[in-house]
Amino acid sequence: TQRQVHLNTPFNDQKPGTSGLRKSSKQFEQTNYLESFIEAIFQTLPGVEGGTLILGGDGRYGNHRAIDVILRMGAAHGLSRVITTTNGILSTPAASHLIRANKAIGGIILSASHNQGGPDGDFGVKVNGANGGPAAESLTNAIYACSQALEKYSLVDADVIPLETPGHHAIGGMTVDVIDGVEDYVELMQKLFDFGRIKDLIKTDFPVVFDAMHAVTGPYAKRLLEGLLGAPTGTVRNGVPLEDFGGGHPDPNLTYAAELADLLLNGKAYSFGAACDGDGDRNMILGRGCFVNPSDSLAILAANANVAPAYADGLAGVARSMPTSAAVDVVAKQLNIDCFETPTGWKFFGNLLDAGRITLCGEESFGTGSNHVREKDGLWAVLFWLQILAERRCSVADVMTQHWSRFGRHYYSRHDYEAIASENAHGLYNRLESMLPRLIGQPFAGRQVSQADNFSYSDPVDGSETQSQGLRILLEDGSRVVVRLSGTGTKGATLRVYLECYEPSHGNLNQDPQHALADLINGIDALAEIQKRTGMQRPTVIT
Ligand code: VG1
Ligand code: CO
Repeated sequence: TQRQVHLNTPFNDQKPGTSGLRKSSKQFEQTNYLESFIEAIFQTLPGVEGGTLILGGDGRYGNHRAIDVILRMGAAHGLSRVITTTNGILSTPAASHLIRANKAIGGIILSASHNQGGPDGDFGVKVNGANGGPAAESLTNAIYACSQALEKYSLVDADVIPLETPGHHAIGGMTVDVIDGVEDYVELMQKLFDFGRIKDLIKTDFPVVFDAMHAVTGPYAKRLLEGLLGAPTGTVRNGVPLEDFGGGHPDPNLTYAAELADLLLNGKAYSFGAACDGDGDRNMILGRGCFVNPSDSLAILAANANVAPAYADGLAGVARSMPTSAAVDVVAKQLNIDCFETPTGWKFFGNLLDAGRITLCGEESFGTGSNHVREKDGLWAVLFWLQILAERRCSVADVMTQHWSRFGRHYYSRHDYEAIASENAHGLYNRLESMLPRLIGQPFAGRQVSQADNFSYSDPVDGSETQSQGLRILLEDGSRVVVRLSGTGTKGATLRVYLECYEPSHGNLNQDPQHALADLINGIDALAEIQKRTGMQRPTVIT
């Protein structure tokens, strides 16, 4: 039976950020809170009546309840079919693939990505469109507007659909297919890469280790690495998805994947290590004694793309988010292909991918991907790296050094100041923004400022404009500092400071990035009064 529930007052805080609506689990547990946002999605997303929807999540606390609510609301809104997965486990890139493969109207992915999970952690709802990618700003703005004016939502009463095993069910006239969420994705990977060659590499003296961080990639990585690629059992660590990610922070970087980092940076047992985040779209790549900066990773994938069967014919173009280093720009120039600079967030790559203007794209925040789906893809990047190593038969460190000695090195680092009081963060940001026009032509960190602005983007495909995407201070020698406020945090504000300088191929390529960037780090602290205004002596996370 279908019924409607009236809301006393609409929620006014359901504005999606960089990647979906992210709030604490507690906020999502408020009466009608989740339902309100889902209603706004179903009223706004095109094609709901009679359409197919993909549904799943990273397995965090709240996943099962949300799937039940969305199924019953989807039936009330006339969806003809929902495809969900066993135990609701579905990585973000796998969801993107299922949307495309099933010609669905879109998908709902339940994840707060790398944010902590559990009753005291965060929950999130991401909406993807028919192309498999994150909803464009126009759609998320419309969803937000709808949520603010909502008076009621509709759902049907129905028994909970069992998700333990694959099966075929129905709620009223709506079909619910529970499928294995790993299979289709694994098949896609087999089409993109030469598994035989990677298998040969792993068979030789090239031990690999993968940390799933108790999040969604465990089952995927086990099937790929320990199954098809023949790596020994135990290669995948923390491979069972847990509702609270074992209490950890499923963010693949040197701070939160410290155990893995230690294995590779200080131990000798492994030649290659990797980790993914909560929902499987981010990746960190490590070699013996070496960490691959994500901006470099994108450049290296672009420069070596032809070793993978899927990209053997070359790349249409590449793109990176604005704060990502220009390492890939240099490769694009050499390959004589286009290189686009987009705002932060994967949704901005969608049009370029759909229009066939780019093949690879990435972000400094451990995100890399290609036109195979419309999300960044952690395990795809891991397989791509293994493909390159299988072809080149050298260490990760050698791949890096050879890359730099050919293209030069972009020293790069991001400093995050997390959970700052919101007024302090905005005060700092607004003050810096107001200073920018006067900086041009002035000295900064021993160089001269050539450009200083708030980044805006004009989409080359549909002409849409996006303003205020981060403060840039560009210096005459190509180095720069970017300052942004995060759009994914749930506690206070997070300030991100991105630092970059370029060393040509004949220069000093073996410095510690923090050292190479020291004058920029000091320069931006003095200018923006970071320590003083945040009250923090050092960043919370340095990558
Ligand atoms: C962060 C990253 C951004 C990424 C976004 C979503 O956003 O900086 O590059 O696209 O997270 O990634 P922000 O606004 O906090 O800087 V995920 O893996 O959290 O979906
Ligand atoms: Co993620």
